[in-house]
Amino acid sequence: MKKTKLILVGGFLGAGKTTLLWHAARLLIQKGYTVGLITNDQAPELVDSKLLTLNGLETEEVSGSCFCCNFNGFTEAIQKLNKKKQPDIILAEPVGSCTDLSATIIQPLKQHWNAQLDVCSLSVVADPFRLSSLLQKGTSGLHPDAAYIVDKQFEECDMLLINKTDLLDSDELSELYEKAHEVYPYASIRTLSALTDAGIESWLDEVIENPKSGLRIVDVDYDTYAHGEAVLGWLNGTLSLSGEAQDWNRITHNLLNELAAEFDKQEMAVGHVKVIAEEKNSFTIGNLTGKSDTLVFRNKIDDVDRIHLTINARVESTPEQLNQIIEQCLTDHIPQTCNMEILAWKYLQPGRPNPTYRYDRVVS
Ligand SMILES: Nc1nc2c(ncn2[C@@H]2O[C@H](COP(=O)(O)OP(=O)(O)OP(=O)(O)O)[C@@H](O)[C@H]2O)c(=O)[nH]1
Ligand SMILES: [Mg+2]
Repeated sequence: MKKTKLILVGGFLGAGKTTLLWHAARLLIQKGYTVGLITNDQAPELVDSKLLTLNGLETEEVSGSCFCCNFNGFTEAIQKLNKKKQPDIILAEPVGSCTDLSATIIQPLKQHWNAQLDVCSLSVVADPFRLSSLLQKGTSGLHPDAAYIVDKQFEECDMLLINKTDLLDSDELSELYEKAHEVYPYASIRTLSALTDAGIESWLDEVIENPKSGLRIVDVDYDTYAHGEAVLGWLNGTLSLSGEAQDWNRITHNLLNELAAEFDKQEMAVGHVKVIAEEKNSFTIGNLTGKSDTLVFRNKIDDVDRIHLTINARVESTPEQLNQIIEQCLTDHIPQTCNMEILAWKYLQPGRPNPTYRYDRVVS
């Protein structure tokens, strides 16, 4: 039986995992590979799944728990993709606040799924500004326990991908590369821009051919890890908005601009807030990955009478506080001439990670 290659791409919220997987999938398909994707979140209604599906990619979602705490859900998603498409390559994105993936996912896969899967090097995507702050012993604006998770992600990975290089000049980049190499000496470090495609092909060439994965298991203090996740409020919701002659692009962008301003005003650290407005095949998407100046919008939605608007927010706050801010923003900034119906709405605090497996040795 043909073995599927599995490429697991971790990294903190907003680092650029989905953007990388989307561009990587496109490149692989161009080269003739069959590709499947798996997304993951603590709750359903994922902007990432919608974005990948809207781009025509075969995507399965594991929601309600992270891959490590729902290992069987993850392997079921692999089986579903295999039944539908028998992909040559599966690209999988775990929840951005997850770490210890070597012990909880890579090793058990190597042990139990060796006949079906070639598990490729564990790649972790780094936002260069978060990485730079961590390397200078900062927390990049995050709670120290959330920054602990980011550090553990870098410490355990086989390949550290410094992303968003289009935002850096060459001196900044080489300084970051050198420092990262000093602090995380075991990782193979690559630089790329998921947005412009720079460096993606050579990363893929290396990761696909490299059968060595999960070469290290690092010490993770689960109390700190659990607290680092619990400081984030989590909200996923989908609304149906309708109305004639509405400027949905402006409404969506305005909503996210106002949310960004509110989080800044209340000095709440943002992991990631993403909003996608979609109807059939057209969409506009906005991403906030820190302060207001990180806000980016892409694409335009067509003029239509009804849209679906999905919001995913991970912000340092209680879930109730986060819910209140978002509800207030919707009330204040969705025009009264629109009809608004809530299709799904969930806010939560991630529970303590309790992995299905946790290996203390590297499976050869
Ligand atoms: N300038 C620039 N922006 C990027 C790059 N890669 C990703 N981004 C932007 O970073 C933001 C977050 O990207 P995502 O791909 O959604 O990040 P993620 O790691 O999947 O985030 P979560 O799913 O929340 O964990 C988006 O606004 C992207 O457009 C890049 O190479 N350069
Ligand atoms: Mg993502």
